[in-house]
Amino acid sequence: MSPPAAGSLQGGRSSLGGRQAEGTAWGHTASGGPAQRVADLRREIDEHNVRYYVHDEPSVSDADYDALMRELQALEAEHPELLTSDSPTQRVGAAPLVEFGSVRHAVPMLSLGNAFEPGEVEAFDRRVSDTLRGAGLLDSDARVAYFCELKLDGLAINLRYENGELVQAATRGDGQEGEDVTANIRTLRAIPLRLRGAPPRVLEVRGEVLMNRADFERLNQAQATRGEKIFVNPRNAAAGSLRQLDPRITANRPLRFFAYGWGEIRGVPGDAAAPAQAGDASLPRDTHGGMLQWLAGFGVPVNVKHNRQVLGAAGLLDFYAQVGGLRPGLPYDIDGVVYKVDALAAQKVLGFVARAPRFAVAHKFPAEEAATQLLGIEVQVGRTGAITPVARLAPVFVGGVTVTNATLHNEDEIRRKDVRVGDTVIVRRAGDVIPEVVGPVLEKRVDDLPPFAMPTACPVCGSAIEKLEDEAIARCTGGLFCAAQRKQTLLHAAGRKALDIEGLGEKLVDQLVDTGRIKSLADLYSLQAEELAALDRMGQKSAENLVRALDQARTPTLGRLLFALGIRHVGETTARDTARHFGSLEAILDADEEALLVVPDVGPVVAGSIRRFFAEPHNREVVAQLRAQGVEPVAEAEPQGASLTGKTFVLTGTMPTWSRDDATRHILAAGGKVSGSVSKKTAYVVAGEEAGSKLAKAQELGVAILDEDGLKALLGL
Ligand code: JCF
Repeated sequence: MSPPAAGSLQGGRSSLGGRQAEGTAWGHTASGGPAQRVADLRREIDEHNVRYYVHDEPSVSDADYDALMRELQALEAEHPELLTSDSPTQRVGAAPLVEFGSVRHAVPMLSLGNAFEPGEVEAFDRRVSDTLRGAGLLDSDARVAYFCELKLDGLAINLRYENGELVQAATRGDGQEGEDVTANIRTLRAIPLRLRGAPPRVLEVRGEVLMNRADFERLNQAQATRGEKIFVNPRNAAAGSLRQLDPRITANRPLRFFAYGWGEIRGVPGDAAAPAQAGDASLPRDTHGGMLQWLAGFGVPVNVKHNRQVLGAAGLLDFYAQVGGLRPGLPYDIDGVVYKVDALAAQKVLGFVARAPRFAVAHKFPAEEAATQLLGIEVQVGRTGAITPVARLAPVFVGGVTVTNATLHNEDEIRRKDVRVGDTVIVRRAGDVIPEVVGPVLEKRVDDLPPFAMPTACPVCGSAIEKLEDEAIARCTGGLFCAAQRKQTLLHAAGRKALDIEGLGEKLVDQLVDTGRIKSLADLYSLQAEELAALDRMGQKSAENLVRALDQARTPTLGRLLFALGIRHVGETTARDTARHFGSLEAILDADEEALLVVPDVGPVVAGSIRRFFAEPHNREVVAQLRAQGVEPVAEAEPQGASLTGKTFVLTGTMPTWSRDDATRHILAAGGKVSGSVSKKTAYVVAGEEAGSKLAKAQELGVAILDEDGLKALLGL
């Protein structure tokens, strides 16, 4: 999702439209006048901001939001006497700073102790429980109630409101003193310039400023287009954006904010005189969760969707595991979760050690990013000749494993990121995704490293490397003459989704191709146990197993065989659909483009690719050899029809290979229905990357959740 100004049309009815329809749109009515209209507009704009940033439910299109802003600007220009500093038009107005002033925090900004292992969390709970029992605040057999939240990977900020108005914003700094970033913070629409309701005389709100991953990617793309600085991660981008001396730059950066706590509070309504601090009886609520709800009531964004109250160490570890599962689908980075004793009276008893509270702990996920040395850049040749630069790294522990290689994607990426051999680089490994080099740490570059130059000849076969104008990928032009492409073709054919030849791994393929024993897919079927057993790392037993696996692979389904051939643009699904349509390899071999285009989902690109593949005498020869080796494909099974009759699906997030249209088409074809919202009647939610509120809703309602593979399995694909 993007903020209202970022260019995408959000759903929801425009209240501006509504007003115009009533015929009182411009507010110059007997009861109103410009002052009334200005007040209405401000209220309405603030309301849209709250809906968007606090409730995550956009209620107006960008265009309508902009129209409201323009109307307000015009009225304020016409009636300068109506202008106030908390007007939404005044978010950007301050002149660029020369430097940031410093701010002494009225109440120190704490950090958090860390835990990495379940044992450390259990020890934390034990210490807390013992102390609270000793103080008579916990029954002997009771468990401590904890408030749990996501640990957002952003920057901590203190917002100071006096009489409801934002008067100062400061970074955490060293916890005692931070930088005055008021002018920049005022540009964040997530942060109210004026609190709603009846806030106390002084209210300091503390929370994290962050950037969503999608916004970060978009920002980096725009930066690259303008030839400006690329940020290594969303946190870095958020920090860089807040530390701009020119607030007009910050204003154009998509920053968000969630509150996690408070600082000084004075003059709570109903207790006007007393200063209030954490644990004081004069605070308006007696739990941490209650306090955050109270803050949310003033229009401050609180991450309510993911906050939970749990009991005891088991509850904490359960929350940790749940969030670990949600993490890849969250729109922003988190580096762990935070547990706080919920009862404020108990927090006060527990107190502090050094600069961290004893009543809270951050339970960290394994870091997804780490810095290491870039030792070299080599290029790998893929099945289709695609050349991928690979970073050789000094070993580094990241994402729970030790990484020594990481992808650099392609030449343009290396240039864009300006990564050079010898640099200290940031390496990222998120979940099971292939590790990648995010970018160099420029401050650590020792002078004069030469930029990377792509080789012009294939390092494996010496053929020319070619890069087409409109393609990002450079390719070796050697085709199957290139040993690297041959090896990759064989490994692809042996893969689980193709011929599924267990035991035919990289080491073996290397030997078979390097010795010239195997030149094509068909040669594989001539392998004998004795010769295999004589190879490196092979015993009699594994040789026999492989020969048995090869034998089984003589009768693959036609779709698997077609997929195994490695025709460009022909994935698993296309291969299967084509196989079902034609029924035999002969028919496919002889099909012209027109005939191929009849297959569902086969367009001109795929049809052309299949046609060209089988027009190549060499490829027809391979097919003939396969037949000579006794390979006999069997007919593709028909899909089990109508198995999903009456079942309603909801799709959310981005799937790895299917678009939503793909998934919808398959579900409908199998008799299912697709709906836009999750309810108890939903049979399945299919959740991809960045799945948001619909996934959460499904979990809440206990609706079954599938990923793309799960959906395919359900469809019998
Ligand atoms: O989300 C965070 N990064 C976060 C940081 C959340 C919290 O509840 C925090 C924090 C830093 C200090 N609480 C404290 C006391």
